[in-house]
Amino acid sequence: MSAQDCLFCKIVAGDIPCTKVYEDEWVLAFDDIAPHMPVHTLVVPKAHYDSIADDVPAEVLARVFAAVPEVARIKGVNASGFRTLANTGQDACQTVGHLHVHVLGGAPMNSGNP
Ligand code: DGP
Repeated sequence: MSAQDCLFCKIVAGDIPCTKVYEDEWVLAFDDIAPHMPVHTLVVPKAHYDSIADDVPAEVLARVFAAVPEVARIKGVNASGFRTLANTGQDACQTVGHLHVHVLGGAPMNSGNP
C-alpha cells in the first residue's frame, strides 16, 4: 500500500481526526475507533511501513516500542498491566496496512496465546 492511500498516514497528517494519546517526533498514539478493551490505543510510526515485516529500521521499531510504556502510563494501566500486539499480515488479520502496535488494558484478559 502506498502512503498516499493509507488511513493511518492520513491520521498522522491530521487529515482524519483521532483521539491523540501521545506524540513525539517519531510516533503518534491514538485511541482505537473500535476498542476491544477499556484501554485500546494504537501506536504508529509517523513514517509509513506496511507492517512490522516491512524492513523497518531498528530505530523506528525502538521508537514505537519506547512509546508503549508512555502510553500505558498516560492511560493509567502501567501498574495493573497491559498487552501489546502487532497483527502482521493476512493470517494475523491485519486490517490496516500501516505498522501499528495495539496497547490493550483496563480489565483482566484471557491468555493471549492462540
Ligand atoms: P488491525 O486489525 O491489527 O490491523 O487493527 C487495526 C485497528 O485500527 C482496528 O482495531 C480498528 C482501528 N481503526 C480502523 N480505522 C480507524 C480509524 O479511522 N481511526 C481509528 N482511531 N482507529 C481505526
